[in-house]
Amino acid sequence: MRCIVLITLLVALSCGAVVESLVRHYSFLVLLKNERKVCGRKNIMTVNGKFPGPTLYAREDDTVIVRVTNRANHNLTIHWHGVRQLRSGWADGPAYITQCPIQPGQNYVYNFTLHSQRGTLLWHAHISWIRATVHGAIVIFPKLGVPYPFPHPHKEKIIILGEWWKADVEAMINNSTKLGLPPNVSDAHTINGHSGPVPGCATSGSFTLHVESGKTYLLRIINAALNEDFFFKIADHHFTIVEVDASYTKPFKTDTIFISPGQTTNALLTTNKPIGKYLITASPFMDAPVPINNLTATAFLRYKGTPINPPIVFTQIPPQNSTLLTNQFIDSLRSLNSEKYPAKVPLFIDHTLFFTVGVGVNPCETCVNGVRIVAAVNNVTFLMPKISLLQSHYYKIPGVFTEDFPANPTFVYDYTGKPPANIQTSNGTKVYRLCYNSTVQLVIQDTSVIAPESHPIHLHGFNVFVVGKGLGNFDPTEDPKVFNLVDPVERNTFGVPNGGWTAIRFRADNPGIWFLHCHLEVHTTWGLRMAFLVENGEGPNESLPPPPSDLPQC
Ligand SMILES: *[C@@H]1O[C@H](CO)[C@@H](O)[C@H](O)[C@H]1NC(C)=O
Ligand SMILES: *[C@@H]1O[C@H](CO)[C@@H](O)[C@H](O)[C@H]1NC(C)=O
Ligand SMILES: *[C@@H]1O[C@H](CO)[C@@H](O)[C@H](O)[C@H]1NC(C)=O
Ligand SMILES: *[C@@H]1O[C@H](CO)[C@@H](O)[C@H](O)[C@H]1NC(C)=O
Ligand SMILES: *[C@@H]1O[C@H](CO)[C@@H](O)[C@H](O)[C@H]1NC(C)=O
Ligand SMILES: *[C@@H]1O[C@H](CO)[C@@H](O)[C@H](O)[C@H]1NC(C)=O
Ligand SMILES: *[C@@H]1O[C@H](CO)[C@@H](O)[C@H](O)[C@H]1NC(C)=O
Ligand SMILES: *[C@@H]1O[C@H](CO)[C@@H](O)[C@H](O)[C@H]1NC(C)=O
Ligand SMILES: *[C@@H]1O[C@H](CO)[C@@H](O)[C@H](O)[C@H]1NC(C)=O
Ligand SMILES: *[C@@H]1O[C@H](CO)[C@@H](O)[C@H](O)[C@H]1NC(C)=O
Ligand SMILES: *[C@@H]1O[C@H](CO)[C@@H](O)[C@H](O)[C@H]1NC(C)=O
Ligand SMILES: [Cu+2]
Repeated sequence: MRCIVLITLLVALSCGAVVESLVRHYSFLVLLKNERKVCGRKNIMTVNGKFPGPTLYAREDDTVIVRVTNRANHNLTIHWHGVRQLRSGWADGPAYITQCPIQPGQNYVYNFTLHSQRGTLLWHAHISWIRATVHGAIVIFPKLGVPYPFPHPHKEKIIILGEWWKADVEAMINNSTKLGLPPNVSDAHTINGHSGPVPGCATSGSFTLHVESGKTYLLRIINAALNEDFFFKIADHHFTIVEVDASYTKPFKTDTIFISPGQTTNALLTTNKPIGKYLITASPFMDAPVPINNLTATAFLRYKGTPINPPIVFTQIPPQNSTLLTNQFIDSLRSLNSEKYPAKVPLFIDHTLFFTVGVGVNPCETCVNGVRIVAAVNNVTFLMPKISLLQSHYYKIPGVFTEDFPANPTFVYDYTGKPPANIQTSNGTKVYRLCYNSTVQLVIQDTSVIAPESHPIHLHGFNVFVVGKGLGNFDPTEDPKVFNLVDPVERNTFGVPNGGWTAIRFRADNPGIWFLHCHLEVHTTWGLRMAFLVENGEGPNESLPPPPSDLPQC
């Protein structure tokens, strides 16, 4: 039997049986806050006045109810990044995809249940660039009494990596869009809201991770940055990776964690080094000729008993362009694939899809150079609709989207060779329709238009198995022969390598409209995004329920 406990009321109702799952209530008040941890800008948008925002704690099978009240001056939505949202698409959150924005002064209650997931995820605003300051951790514990499939840690610590602009981020991205110019890169990187020293910037210092000697800690690491992949290191210490994107992995040891925007990594840290103060670094990765903020965020690991003003143990920051290190990390990731946590990789495929991703340049009369940089999937720059796709799908409102998103590029060329002379893109609000419970293999191919570049691609509503990746153009006859269909890593945000491709598989068992996009906010803004429409199956258990009564209207 199910017993419902409202933790906000601190009522522990005993049903006379084991408490199976809870309903956990949270209240998110979105407001402007004077925040001085990092330099420049004073008023930032926050949740409950916190930066980073509050952590959502829950257990597998719990229902989470978050009442979001918008007391800020901007339209807003919140996305529960990586939460499967099985038949709860109305709670997913991407603006104009599954809902209209919560306008200033309005509220919306997000209501979802955590099915078959445990580990770390994140929540963040999903409209414009507001997630720069509106984000936080989601911690999903295993069901009551179920242990972790790794040694139980002494303590758990959340580490959120972020990105900070001195200027108002919304004003900056408005300007950039109007002028057709790339947005300014950020001014600092942050670890739990603190940047460490930044040239020309008076900051409030560094985050310190306090530990005791001879213990094992579980670090829940989240990349909440908008546009930056990070290398994460702690001087002289190793990590054992045990989970990514709320899916357990085969444990492996590394001294450098590679993490892209939207990804999460759980790592065990054993404090077996001499008592002291050790540097922690989050340094950016970029292997393409693309401007980034090249500053390293710093923090400290401090053992209990460390004397005042100790010498700091430093670490070597990986070269910014070290593709080799990113591959070493990514290639070590494997699903745990145990009896209890099997990797259910689809072996028979119903939909075989091939999408190119990259940038392009379109004419723009009002832009400074007469052109605008755009980005596209299969040469379609996705245009945001004025009414959410899920509402228009559910209520059958015509004229909002079309269903002609191409399964393959319409023009075949050497994607990673010399770019075509014409680098313009087409545009539209196009979705790709999938039958309920059908299986999908999707290969995403980077292109060399302007310059090849890596992309962290995020799929809403599903976990995907990353069955293969390679350099150059995907070969549909040879490459699938070496796909890993046994224990590929299972995640919601996966990298497509610079000048290469990545193959994923998933089962379309979740009816609704599901966004697929680059998690580099700059690329999403330029149009590197599309959506899947997954049909209902049979009966209410396989169908999208009606929307909640408080769903915001456009
Ligand atoms: C959450 O959704 C469930 C159905 O999925 C419903 O029974 C429940 O009343 C909802 N709770 C709130 C607070 O909206
Ligand atoms: C950005 O542009 C939007 C729409 O053009 C406008 O509503 C908003 O106020 C602008 N924001 C800032 C900070 O300039
Ligand atoms: C946006 O553009 C205006 C006018 O060009 C300028 O005054 C302002 O400083 C710019 N803001 C940012 C954040 O770039
Ligand atoms: C970038 O920053 C500079 C100065 O900090 C500002 O003048 C410019 O308007 C900004 N560009 C955009 C696109 O916001
Ligand atoms: C970092 O970027 C700045 C400004 O773009 C540049 O002047 C500097 O040389 C770069 N530093 C490194 C170490 O690449
Ligand atoms: C990385 O950058 C360094 C310094 O800028 C350069 O010497 C080196 O060739 C680059 N390595 C790769 C693999 O591109
Ligand atoms: C993309 O679409 C544009 C506009 O229709 C077209 O001119 C261009 O040739 C297409 N490019 C590719 C690579 O398909
Ligand atoms: C979409 O494509 C049309 C036709 O090429 C073009 O006129 C229009 O400017 C494009 N819209 C955007 C927002 O890129
Ligand atoms: C989905 O398909 C698989 C494989 O054919 C089947 O085992 C499973 O029961 C189906 N699930 C639903 C909900 O129909
Ligand atoms: C729907 O799911 C519930 C709970 O999993 C189950 O009890 C019920 O029999 C299912 N109904 C149908 C029509 O399959
Ligand atoms: C806020 O959202 C509403 C509903 O979609 C829209 O009409 C309005 O223009 C948006 N406001 C701004 C400032 O973008
Ligand atoms: Cu991208």
